[in-house]
Amino acid sequence: MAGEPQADCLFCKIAAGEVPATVVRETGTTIAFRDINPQAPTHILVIPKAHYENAAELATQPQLLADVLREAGEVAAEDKVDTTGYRIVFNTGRGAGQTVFHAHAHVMGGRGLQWPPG
Ligand code: DGP
Repeated sequence: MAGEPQADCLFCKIAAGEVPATVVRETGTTIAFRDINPQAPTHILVIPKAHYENAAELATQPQLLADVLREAGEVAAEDKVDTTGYRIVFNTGRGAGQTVFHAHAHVMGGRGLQWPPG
């Protein structure tokens, strides 16, 4: 059920501290950690601690979505990519590359980013 921990969810386990991650920021509602397979010098994932499958489902909780976006900006500033520019990406659905079905914002920067993305 949306908002409830899922036993088989990797990011629920990271949020609960059951799977290790390189955590860069944490709030009461969110946690941000470095991507295990970085695609840019800065590649941080910001997740809500509560389980929502994707960005659209997360958007049913506007305050929580705002928390995630605010934290995306904070980690970008802490990694000093806010001045050069960074990208916030929510892959949504398998066809778009989503592999973990717990909403997460990719925060990517520190190199030139192509448009349109591949
Ligand atoms: P997506 O493909 O949009 O669902 O992004 C999932 C991201 O999660 C992908 O970039 C790799 C990352 N990832 C997968 N497993 C782990 C893990 O165990 N730890 C960390 N830190 N990142 C992971």
